[in-house]
Amino acid sequence: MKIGVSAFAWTTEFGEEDSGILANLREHGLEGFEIPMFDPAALDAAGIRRAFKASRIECTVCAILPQGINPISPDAGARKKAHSHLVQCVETCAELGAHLLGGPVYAPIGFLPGRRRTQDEWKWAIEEFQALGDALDAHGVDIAIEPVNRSETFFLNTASEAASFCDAVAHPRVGAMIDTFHANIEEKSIPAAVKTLGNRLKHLHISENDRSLLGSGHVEFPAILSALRQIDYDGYLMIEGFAYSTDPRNKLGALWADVNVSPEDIAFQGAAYLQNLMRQTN
Ligand code: LER
Ligand code: MN
Repeated sequence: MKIGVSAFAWTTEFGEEDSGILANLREHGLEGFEIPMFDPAALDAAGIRRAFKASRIECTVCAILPQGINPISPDAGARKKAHSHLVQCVETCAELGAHLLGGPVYAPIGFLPGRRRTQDEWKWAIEEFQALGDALDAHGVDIAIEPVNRSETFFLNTASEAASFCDAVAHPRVGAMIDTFHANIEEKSIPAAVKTLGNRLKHLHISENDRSLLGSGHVEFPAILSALRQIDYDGYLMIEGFAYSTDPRNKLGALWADVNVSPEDIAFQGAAYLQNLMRQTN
């Protein structure tokens, strides 16, 4: 297992000008850094790739679909547009040198029609991720579909739903991920959720129940780590915290405002906490 940290602790708009963040990661045992992807065309992929290479840090991507880009829209034209968008996300991952594309990529965050998921929506999403298979193979990118909590989506909330979804798509590059912040709300047991996903688990957002410092809240990280070891998980423990920031680009972070927690605290204290846990857990 490797440790990484998401750009969300600092900013929602990472660019080459933020490359100073990458320079200090390795000395704290962080090997990966995850960047957000809203509009792939807006990223300077070549510049970002240069910055990662210079710091010897691996890039992973968290895609958040913009409003209007919706693979489960009832409008076939909108679904087609979503397919082009997702193909572009995969291509941009390849340009960035990233091999892992995670996130709630089945619908925009906050798309909540006020009813349960329909069979048509389930079918459209399966078809979409099957249709992405060729692009994933061509670019050597794996996708990790992220269930999120009920305030952010009605479509996929639990590991068990994600496991059924992956099995229906049945493509080796299409798997799922767990975000312990969301799972803390939706799962009866996060270790059991890890075991439910087994080898479908391609990525992990490791996050305290309030998105703050790991170990400062009530998520049971020791038991989660044991479960990850039991399924031979060898992906990232990607720290996803949202620190308070006065930077207007940190729109999501504003939700998690806490003046006592800096991005560096989230990253470096989080990494130290996980390293210690990894030494203690077998
Ligand atoms: C993205 O990884 C995530 O967890 C979302 O809740 C962000 O809005
Ligand atoms: Mn997440």
